[in-house]
Amino acid sequence: MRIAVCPGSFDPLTLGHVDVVRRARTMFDEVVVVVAHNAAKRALLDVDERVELAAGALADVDGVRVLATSGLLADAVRELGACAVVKGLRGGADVDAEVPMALMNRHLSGVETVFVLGDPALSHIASSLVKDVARHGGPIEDLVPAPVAAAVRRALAAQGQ
Ligand code: COD
Repeated sequence: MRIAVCPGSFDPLTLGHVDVVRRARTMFDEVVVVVAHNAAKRALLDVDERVELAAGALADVDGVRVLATSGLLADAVRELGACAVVKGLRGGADVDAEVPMALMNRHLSGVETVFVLGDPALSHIASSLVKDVARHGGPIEDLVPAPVAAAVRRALAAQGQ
């Protein structure tokens, strides 16, 4: 059984993330979506909600499960017995950000990272931009699954934004 881990902050999960997970599933028997902590980012949604939203958005994809880790991705990869990490690429900026992480994860766990080119029609979608558009009253319903859009709006309202 070949297991791959698809990690991210998923704050929030976007249609771009969903596309990458679906593509990863065509290459591996099981894909475990791991909601992890990015020390460079302050999250809008709490981890449990991100897990729940991702599980809901991917419920129709057989062989995908979602969990969270507060630790090193490399440890989660080892514990899950995964043979690869799968990351999505939108362009050169993603390559610059992802290559050091892939090399560090390989150093820590011996596991390779497989890069998947996402759907170009979704390459403008980034979680940070989704939040920015929502904060400024713009539409996000065609960027994220509907329950995610609702959760983002709820979280922003709770913060008075
Ligand atoms: N199309 C294609 N791919 C996309 C799209 C899109 N529209 N949007 C995002 N992606 C890809 C990104 O390129 C990325 O590969 C992945 O989806 C996840 O994106 P984000 O933004 O949700 O997640 P990140 O980049 O913040 O995730 C970083 C991690 C949380 C994975 C990282 O910080 C981590 O591993 N943290 C755990 C602690 C750890 O192990 N640290 C050491 C890391 S070497």
